[in-house]
Amino acid sequence: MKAYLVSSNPHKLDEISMLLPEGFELDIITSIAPEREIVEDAKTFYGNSLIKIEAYRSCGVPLLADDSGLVIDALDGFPGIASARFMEGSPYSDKMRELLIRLEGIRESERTARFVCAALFYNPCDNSIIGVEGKVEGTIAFEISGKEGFGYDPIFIPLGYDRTFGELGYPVKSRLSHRARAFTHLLSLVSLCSVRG
Ligand code: ITT
Repeated sequence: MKAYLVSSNPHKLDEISMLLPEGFELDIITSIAPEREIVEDAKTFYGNSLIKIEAYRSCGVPLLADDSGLVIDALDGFPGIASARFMEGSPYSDKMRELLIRLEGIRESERTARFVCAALFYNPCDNSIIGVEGKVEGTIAFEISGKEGFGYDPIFIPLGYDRTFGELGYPVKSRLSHRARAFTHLLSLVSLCSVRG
Protein backbone atom coordinates (compact mmCIF):
# COMPACT_ATOMS: atom_id res chain seq x y z
CA MET A 1 0.00 0.00 0.00
CA LYS A 2 1.16 3.51 -0.71
CA ALA A 3 -0.09 6.28 1.56
CA TYR A 4 0.53 10.02 1.53
CA LEU A 5 1.42 12.12 4.54
CA VAL A 6 -0.36 15.45 4.88
CA SER A 7 2.42 17.51 6.42
CA SER A 8 4.81 20.30 5.63
CA ASN A 9 7.24 19.06 8.27
CA PRO A 10 9.96 16.85 6.73
CA HIS A 11 10.99 15.57 10.18
CA LYS A 12 7.59 13.91 10.55
CA LEU A 13 8.04 12.10 7.21
CA ASP A 14 11.47 10.86 8.35
CA GLU A 15 10.21 9.68 11.74
CA ILE A 16 7.10 7.93 10.40
CA SER A 17 8.95 6.37 7.45
CA MET A 18 11.19 4.50 9.91
CA LEU A 19 8.11 2.81 11.44
CA LEU A 20 6.48 1.49 8.27
CA PRO A 21 5.65 -2.24 8.12
CA GLU A 22 6.86 -4.21 5.11
CA GLY A 23 4.96 -3.42 1.93
CA PHE A 24 3.87 -0.01 3.16
CA GLU A 25 5.20 3.03 1.29
CA LEU A 26 4.89 6.65 2.33
CA ASP A 27 5.34 9.88 0.41
CA ILE A 28 4.40 13.47 1.04
CA ILE A 29 0.98 14.48 -0.36
CA THR A 30 2.41 17.44 -2.26
CA SER A 31 4.29 14.95 -4.45
CA ILE A 32 0.94 14.25 -6.19
CA ALA A 33 -1.24 17.27 -5.39
CA PRO A 34 -0.70 21.03 -5.27
CA GLU A 35 -0.32 22.47 -1.80
CA ARG A 36 -3.67 23.47 -0.26
CA GLU A 37 -4.25 25.99 2.47
CA ILE A 38 -4.83 24.38 5.85
CA VAL A 39 -6.14 26.44 8.76
CA GLU A 40 -5.56 24.52 11.98
CA ASP A 41 -8.22 26.18 14.09
CA ALA A 42 -9.68 23.18 15.95
CA LYS A 43 -9.53 23.03 19.75
CA THR A 44 -7.97 19.55 19.93
CA PHE A 45 -5.02 17.69 18.38
CA TYR A 46 -7.50 15.22 16.88
CA GLY A 47 -9.57 18.07 15.38
CA ASN A 48 -6.55 19.67 13.73
CA SER A 49 -5.39 16.31 12.40
CA LEU A 50 -8.85 15.83 10.86
CA ILE A 51 -8.62 19.27 9.19
CA LYS A 52 -5.37 18.11 7.52
CA ILE A 53 -7.02 14.90 6.26
CA GLU A 54 -10.14 16.74 5.01
CA ALA A 55 -7.98 19.17 3.01
CA TYR A 56 -6.79 16.31 0.77
CA ARG A 57 -9.62 13.75 1.12
CA SER A 58 -10.81 14.52 -2.43
CA CYS A 59 -7.51 13.19 -3.82
CA GLY A 60 -8.93 9.68 -3.25
CA VAL A 61 -5.66 8.19 -2.01
CA PRO A 62 -4.75 6.70 1.41
CA LEU A 63 -3.74 9.56 3.72
CA LEU A 64 -1.89 9.87 7.02
CA ALA A 65 -1.73 13.01 9.16
CA ASP A 66 -0.67 13.97 12.64
CA ASP A 67 -1.20 16.95 14.85
CA SER A 68 1.09 17.10 17.81
CA GLY A 69 2.48 19.36 20.48
CA LEU A 70 4.07 19.87 23.86
CA VAL A 71 1.78 20.13 26.89
CA ILE A 72 3.42 21.71 29.97
CA ASP A 73 1.45 21.23 33.21
CA ALA A 74 2.89 24.27 35.04
CA LEU A 75 1.80 26.48 32.11
CA ASP A 76 -1.76 25.08 32.15
CA GLY A 77 -1.05 22.92 29.09
CA PHE A 78 0.67 25.65 27.05
CA PRO A 79 1.83 25.62 24.24
CA GLY A 80 -0.35 22.53 23.53
CA ILE A 81 -2.19 22.75 20.22
CA ALA A 82 -0.51 26.14 19.67
CA SER A 83 2.97 24.51 19.72
CA ALA A 84 3.66 25.34 16.06
CA ARG A 85 2.04 28.79 16.13
CA PHE A 86 3.59 30.03 19.43
CA MET A 87 6.00 32.88 18.49
CA GLU A 88 5.47 31.92 14.86
CA GLY A 89 8.38 32.92 12.66
CA SER A 90 10.90 32.87 15.53
CA PRO A 91 13.57 30.18 15.69
CA TYR A 92 12.91 27.28 18.07
CA SER A 93 15.88 28.40 20.17
CA ASP A 94 13.93 31.60 20.99
CA LYS A 95 10.66 29.74 21.59
CA MET A 96 12.38 27.31 23.98
CA ARG A 97 14.16 30.16 25.79
CA GLU A 98 10.80 31.88 26.27
CA LEU A 99 9.26 28.69 27.72
CA LEU A 100 12.23 28.32 30.10
CA ILE A 101 11.75 31.94 31.24
CA ARG A 102 8.06 31.25 31.92
CA LEU A 103 9.14 28.22 34.00
CA GLU A 104 11.72 30.10 36.07
CA GLY A 105 11.41 29.24 39.76
CA ILE A 106 9.49 26.02 39.04
CA ARG A 107 11.32 23.05 40.56
CA GLU A 108 12.02 19.77 38.76
CA SER A 109 9.15 17.80 40.31
CA GLU A 110 6.70 20.42 39.00
CA ARG A 111 8.10 20.66 35.46
CA THR A 112 6.04 17.72 34.21
CA ALA A 113 5.07 17.74 30.54
CA ARG A 114 4.15 15.44 27.68
CA PHE A 115 4.32 15.33 23.92
CA VAL A 116 0.98 14.33 22.39
CA CYS A 117 0.31 13.10 18.85
CA ALA A 118 -3.11 12.52 17.25
CA ALA A 119 -2.49 10.33 14.20
CA LEU A 120 -5.15 9.62 11.56
CA PHE A 121 -5.44 7.30 8.55
CA TYR A 122 -7.92 7.89 5.73
CA ASN A 123 -8.92 4.83 3.68
CA PRO A 124 -10.40 5.87 0.30
CA CYS A 125 -11.74 2.35 -0.36
CA ASP A 126 -14.48 2.62 2.26
CA ASN A 127 -14.16 6.37 2.94
CA SER A 128 -13.32 5.64 6.60
CA ILE A 129 -10.96 7.39 8.99
CA ILE A 130 -9.28 5.77 11.96
CA GLY A 131 -7.35 7.63 14.62
CA VAL A 132 -5.21 6.99 17.67
CA GLU A 133 -3.37 9.14 20.18
CA GLY A 134 0.18 8.63 21.41
CA LYS A 135 1.86 10.30 24.38
CA VAL A 136 5.24 10.42 26.03
CA GLU A 137 5.54 11.73 29.58
CA GLY A 138 8.54 13.66 30.83
CA THR A 139 9.80 16.93 32.29
CA ILE A 140 11.07 20.24 30.94
CA ALA A 141 14.82 20.66 31.35
CA PHE A 142 16.40 23.76 32.94
CA GLU A 143 18.37 24.50 29.79
CA ILE A 144 18.40 23.80 26.06
CA SER A 145 20.56 20.74 25.29
CA GLY A 146 21.24 18.70 22.16
CA LYS A 147 20.87 19.16 18.44
CA GLU A 148 19.02 15.99 17.40
CA GLY A 149 15.37 15.89 16.41
CA PHE A 150 13.37 19.07 15.88
CA GLY A 151 11.06 21.57 17.54
CA TYR A 152 11.07 21.37 21.34
CA ASP A 153 13.18 18.17 21.54
CA PRO A 154 16.15 19.97 23.20
CA ILE A 155 14.12 20.88 26.32
CA PHE A 156 12.10 17.65 26.77
CA ILE A 157 13.47 14.90 29.04
CA PRO A 158 11.44 11.69 28.62
CA LEU A 159 10.50 9.81 31.81
CA GLY A 160 13.26 7.39 32.85
CA TYR A 161 16.08 9.38 31.22
CA ASP A 162 18.27 12.28 32.35
CA ARG A 163 18.91 13.77 28.92
CA THR A 164 16.68 15.53 26.40
CA PHE A 165 15.29 14.08 23.17
CA GLY A 166 17.68 16.57 21.52
CA GLU A 167 20.61 14.68 23.10
CA LEU A 168 19.17 11.15 23.00
CA GLY A 169 18.30 11.37 19.32
CA TYR A 170 16.50 8.96 17.08
CA PRO A 171 17.54 5.65 18.74
CA VAL A 172 15.46 6.58 21.79
CA LYS A 173 12.86 8.80 20.13
CA SER A 174 11.93 6.09 17.63
CA ARG A 175 11.05 3.74 20.51
CA LEU A 176 9.13 5.93 22.87
CA SER A 177 8.07 9.20 21.30
CA HIS A 178 4.42 10.24 21.07
CA ARG A 179 4.67 9.93 17.26
CA ALA A 180 6.32 6.50 17.37
CA ARG A 181 3.66 5.21 19.77
CA ALA A 182 0.76 6.70 17.81
CA PHE A 183 1.93 5.53 14.37
CA THR A 184 3.06 2.07 15.51
CA HIS A 185 -0.47 1.55 16.84
CA LEU A 186 -2.19 3.19 13.85
CA LEU A 187 -0.16 1.26 11.25
CA SER A 188 -0.93 -2.03 13.01
CA LEU A 189 -4.64 -1.23 12.71
CA VAL A 190 -4.22 -0.33 9.02
CA SER A 191 -2.43 -3.65 8.33
CA LEU A 192 -5.20 -5.47 10.15
CA CYS A 193 -7.79 -3.74 7.92
CA SER A 194 -5.95 -4.65 4.73
CA VAL A 195 -5.50 -8.29 5.87
CA ARG A 196 -9.24 -8.47 6.48
CA GLY A 197 -9.83 -6.84 3.08
P1 ITT B 1 2.29 19.93 9.80
O1 ITT B 1 1.12 20.56 10.51
O2 ITT B 1 2.46 20.46 8.42
O3 ITT B 1 2.29 18.43 9.88
P2 ITT B 1 3.84 21.13 11.93
O4 ITT B 1 5.29 21.10 12.30
O5 ITT B 1 3.17 22.49 11.87
O6 ITT B 1 3.66 20.36 10.55
P3 ITT B 1 1.93 20.45 13.97
O7 ITT B 1 0.89 21.36 13.45
O8 ITT B 1 1.51 19.08 14.39
O9 ITT B 1 3.09 20.20 12.90
O10 ITT B 1 2.68 21.19 15.13
C1 ITT B 1 3.43 20.45 15.97
C2 ITT B 1 4.45 21.35 16.65
O11 ITT B 1 4.66 20.75 17.95
C3 ITT B 1 5.77 21.26 15.92
O12 ITT B 1 5.95 22.30 15.02
C4 ITT B 1 6.74 21.30 17.08
O13 ITT B 1 6.89 22.61 17.50
C5 ITT B 1 6.02 20.56 18.19
N1 ITT B 1 6.33 19.12 18.11
C6 ITT B 1 5.51 18.13 17.70
N2 ITT B 1 6.14 16.96 17.70
C7 ITT B 1 7.38 17.20 18.13
C8 ITT B 1 8.51 16.40 18.34
O14 ITT B 1 8.50 15.10 18.05
N3 ITT B 1 9.62 16.98 18.78
C9 ITT B 1 9.66 18.29 19.06
N4 ITT B 1 8.66 19.14 18.87
C10 ITT B 1 7.50 18.61 18.41
